[in-house]
Amino acid sequence: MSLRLLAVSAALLVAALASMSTQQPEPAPAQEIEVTAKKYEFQPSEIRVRQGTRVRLRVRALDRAHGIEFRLHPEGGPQEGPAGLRFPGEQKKWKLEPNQEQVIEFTAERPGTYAFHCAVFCGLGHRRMKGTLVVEP
Ligand SMILES: [Cu+2]
Repeated sequence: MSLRLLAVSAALLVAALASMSTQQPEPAPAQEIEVTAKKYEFQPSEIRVRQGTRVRLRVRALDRAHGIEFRLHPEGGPQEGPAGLRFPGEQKKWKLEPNQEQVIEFTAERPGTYAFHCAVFCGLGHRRMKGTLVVEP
């Protein structure tokens, strides 16, 4: 192999390695969704995300204290085994103080429809204050 060919090959190799290192997948930015809570509804009451998405909910109670609690397994399937929503630190329930934004992060691991509901008693309609999180494949 000539010295010139060797030099060209080496240059190509360096270029290839450089382009590989710049193609490292960066962690996808979280998808931010604003959610409000008031007697007796969450808005939006249906949240749709894609499977694999890192989600950051910014949740704010507008009128009084509420709460939000997520089911970790989708409706219509077994309610045990690996969770379909992965919350860091295993927390799945938050109190929502009035007009204080609560940031809730999770990864939507598995497709399905996940129920969430108000977790702080807030009045006569409390039990119907709920919503769904749909993880699309
Ligand atoms: Cu409530």
